[in-house]
Amino acid sequence: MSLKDSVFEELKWRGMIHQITHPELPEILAKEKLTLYCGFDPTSDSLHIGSLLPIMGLVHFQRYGHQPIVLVGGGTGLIGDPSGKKDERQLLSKEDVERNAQLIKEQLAHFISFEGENRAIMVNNADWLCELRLTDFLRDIGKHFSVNVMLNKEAIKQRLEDREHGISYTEFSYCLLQSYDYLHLCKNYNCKLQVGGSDQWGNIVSGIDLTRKLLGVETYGLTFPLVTKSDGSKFGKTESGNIWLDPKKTTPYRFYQFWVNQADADTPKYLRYFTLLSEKDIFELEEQLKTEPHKRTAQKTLAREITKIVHGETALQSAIKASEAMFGGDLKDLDISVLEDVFSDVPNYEFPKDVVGKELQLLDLLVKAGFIQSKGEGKRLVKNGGLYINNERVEDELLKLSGNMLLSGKLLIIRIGKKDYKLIRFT
Ligand code: 485
Repeated sequence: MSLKDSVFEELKWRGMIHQITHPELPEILAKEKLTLYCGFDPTSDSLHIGSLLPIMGLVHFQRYGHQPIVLVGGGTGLIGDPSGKKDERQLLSKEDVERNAQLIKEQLAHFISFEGENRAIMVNNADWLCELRLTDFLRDIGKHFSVNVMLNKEAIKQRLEDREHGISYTEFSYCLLQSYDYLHLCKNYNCKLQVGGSDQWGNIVSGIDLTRKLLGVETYGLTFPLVTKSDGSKFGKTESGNIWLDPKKTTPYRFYQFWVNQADADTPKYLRYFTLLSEKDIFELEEQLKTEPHKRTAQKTLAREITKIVHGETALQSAIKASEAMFGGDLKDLDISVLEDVFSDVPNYEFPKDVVGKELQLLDLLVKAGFIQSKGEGKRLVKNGGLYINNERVEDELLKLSGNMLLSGKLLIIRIGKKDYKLIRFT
C-alpha cells in the first residue's frame, strides 16, 4: 500500500483533519515519530461507529510509524465529559464503569497493533486519577486553571446559557482531569500529541496549557471532524438505535447492511474516512458511483472494507451470504441465528411443531397463515413460477410439508414473486 510523505498528508487528503493547535505540526509530523494519545470514556459497554473516525486516525498514525497510546477513561468515566452534551449526565456506578472499561479495552485492541517497534500502549486513567488527593490536586493543578477562561469554553458556555439544565461542579471539573492525563502521559511516556473529535478541542487545549506551565514542554493537538450526513440526519443512528461495534449488539449482517445502504452523496467521504483504500481506488469507485450508481459497487466496497476491519474476514463472508439471502441466495448453509436476523422484519406465522408430520399441503398452510387469500391464488402462483420455499421454486401445487424442508429443523422461508418474503416458524 502506498504511503504519503507524512501521516498529516494522509489525513489531509482523506478529509480527516478538523483543526490543529500549531501551524508547525505538519512539519513536525513529517520529521519526527511522535507518541500520541486518544481517550475513550467507558460510558457504555461497547463502542459505536461514532468512535470509528478517531480509531482510524490512530490506525493511520501507527502505519506511519508513530506510537499510539489508547487511553480508556476508567477515572474520567466516573465524572462525565460535558463537551457537546446538552444535559448533565447520570453518574454510572463504579462497577459499570470498570466493566465497560474492560470491554472497550478489548474492542480497541482489535484495531491497532501491540507488536513491533511502535507498538501501541493501552492505559487506564483510573490508575492515576483515582489516587489523587483533593487538597494536593487543588493546590498543584487547580491553581493553573482560570475559572474565567473555563467559563468561556464552548462546552461550558452552552450549559451556562441553559439555566434549566445547568452544569454541576462535577462535570465542570472534567476538563482538569483530562488535562492532568495529558500532563501525566507527557511526563511518563513523552506523549506530545493528543487527538480526538472536534468536541474535544477545549479539553485538548487546556491540557497543552497545563503541560507547558508545569513541565515547560510544548505539546500539540489535532481534532477530527464530526461525521455528518448529507440529508442532515445524525450519522450512526438508525430507527433501531446506535450501530455498535460489539457483534452481540449489532450483528455483522446489520453492520454490513448499514454501510451498503449509505446514500451516494455520503459514500465517497466514508470511503476516505473508514477504509484504507488508496486515493486511486477511491477515485475509481467514485467514477462508478457516477456512471452506474444502481450497482452500488462503492457502497458494497465500503461495507466490505469496514466490516472486515471491525469484525474480521469470517464474519464478513457470513454477512455477505446473509445479504444475498434476501435476493434469492442459497439459504441452506445459513445459521439459524443469521436467518432469524435477516428475516426478522418480514411477516411471520407460527405453527406447532406437530403439524409437520401431518402431510399437510403447503398451499393449505399458506392460506392458514394468511399469506395467500385462497388455494386458487396459490395454484396460479405455482403455475406462473412465482412461489418459492427457501428460495427454491415450487413446481408442484400439491407439494406436502415435510420435515426435511425446514431450515435448521424450524423455519420455512416463503417467497412470493421476486422479493415478498414471509417466514413460518414451527415451534
Ligand atoms: O485524557 C482523556 C480522558 C478521557 C477522554 C479523552 C482524554 C475522553 C473524552 N473526554 C470523551 O468524552 N470522548 C468521547 C467518548 O469517550 O465517547 C468521544 C469524543 C469524540 C472522539 C472519541 O471520544 O466525543 O469526539 O474524541 C474518541
